[in-house]
Amino acid sequence: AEAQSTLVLVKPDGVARNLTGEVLRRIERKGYVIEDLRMVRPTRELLTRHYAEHEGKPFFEPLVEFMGSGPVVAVRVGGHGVIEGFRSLAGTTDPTTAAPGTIRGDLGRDWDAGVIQNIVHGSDSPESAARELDIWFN
Ligand code: YYY
Ligand code: MG
Repeated sequence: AEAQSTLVLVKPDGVARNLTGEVLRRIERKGYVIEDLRMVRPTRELLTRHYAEHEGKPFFEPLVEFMGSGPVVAVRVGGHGVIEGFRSLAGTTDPTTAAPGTIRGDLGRDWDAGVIQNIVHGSDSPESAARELDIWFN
């Protein structure tokens, strides 16, 4: 697979639960490289750009509210095939059913009747990665 970079976010629930190191440890243990990293309290404008594909969906408002509720750790992660590879490390969206062995499956659970709190974000395609890295690192 080709060399790529992806955007990983440790979401406010992951930061608040002191899971940043655990997430980074899993990324590094896999052999991926931390190329850049910053902690940010994202604005509503940034989050609206980041989650543009979900605007108008029922979970959009609670999602933006949750993502703006505390600091987020944004990471540029590099490696061959890392976009798909990190999605595989993260597991499926719902932590209740995400496979054990994955970040969401091992560390996540349902906490709330509304938004899904699932610890991490990972870009889902090369186009998304380029767009999202530009939003969070430029
Ligand atoms: O890429 P991924 O994070 O796995 O899921 P998306 O379908 O892109 O949704 C983004 C984000 O929105 C998800 O991580 C949790 C939240 N969400 C939700 O709260 N409720 C849903 N029904 C779907 C997604
Ligand atoms: Mg997504």
